[in-house]
Parts: sequence; structure tokens; C-alpha cells
Amino acid sequence: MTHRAFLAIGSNLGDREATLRAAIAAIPDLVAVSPVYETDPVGGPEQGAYLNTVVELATDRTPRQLLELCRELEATAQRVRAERWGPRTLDVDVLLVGDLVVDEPDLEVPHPRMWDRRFVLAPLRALAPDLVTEAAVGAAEGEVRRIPLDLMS
Ligand code: GSY
Repeated sequence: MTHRAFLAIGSNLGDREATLRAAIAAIPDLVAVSPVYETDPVGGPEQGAYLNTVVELATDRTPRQLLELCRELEATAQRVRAERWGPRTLDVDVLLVGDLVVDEPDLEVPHPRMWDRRFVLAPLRALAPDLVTEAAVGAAEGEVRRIPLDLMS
């Protein structure tokens, strides 16, 4: 069955734009890419600003297959899992896979912290205003600034 799925993508280490472009180019079943936001880090040690975006897929993949895809994309970006919440070349998270619910030790869908994070909700609302209200974006944590970058071009 084909699901409407959303992945959150962020980078705050190295050439952030090039890393996001490469990751997006490697995503199968891609339907849309949100605007890009420069965002203040939420949690973790002092670190540089992130570029964040959200992508939409129309996919037959399961949530676990999407998690594997996320890990492959991170590995390709040579992400080293050094410090929890620390700076990273690439972070890719499964947010939603249709209406599916997964509650396993290494995979929760919907993503358990997505409703707390403006760096997720602002780009997600840009793609899916039917799923995220403006009030939800306003209630979430963190500063975000939309920047004029088109990752599809
Ligand atoms: O959870 C994703 C990685 N991450 C981010 C992020 O992507 N953006 C911002 N603004 N803060 C973050 N903190 C973490 S951890």
C-alpha cells in the first residue's frame, strides 16, 4: 500500500546546503521538498545553526525500511555518532508514514518529539497544512528563519 510519508532532514556541520542536496537527490519516491529554514539548535551542546527541511514521499516502504534509508543517507554523509544531540553532517528522521503507528525501542512513528520542534513543524506545515496548524507551529520550541534556497533546482 502506498503511504504519504514525511522525513525531516537537518545539517549543521560542513557544507550544509551540499549535504542536504545530496541527501534529497538520493531519496526514492520523492514527491515534494519543503522550503529550507535556518534554525537555532534545540538541545545539546553549544553548536552552529542548522539548515532544516522536510520531504514528502509517496512510498510502499515500511517504516522500518524508511528508517534504514535514513541511516544509509546519514552514513553516506559520513555522519559520526559522537555526541547525543551534538552537531552532525546529516540527521534524517522518519516523521509520519500515513496513519501507521510504530512503537519499538529504536523506532517510533509518528516521531515522538515532532510536535515540540518548530524546526520540524514549520517545514512540515509548508507541505502539509492539512496535518499541522499554524497554532501548532507557534506553540513549538525554537527559532526558525525561512531562507531563499530551492533544493529541487
Ligand atoms: O533531531 C534532529 C537533529 N537536531 C536538530 C535539528 O535538526 N535542528 C535544530 N534546530 N536543532 C536540532 N537539534 C537536534 S538534536
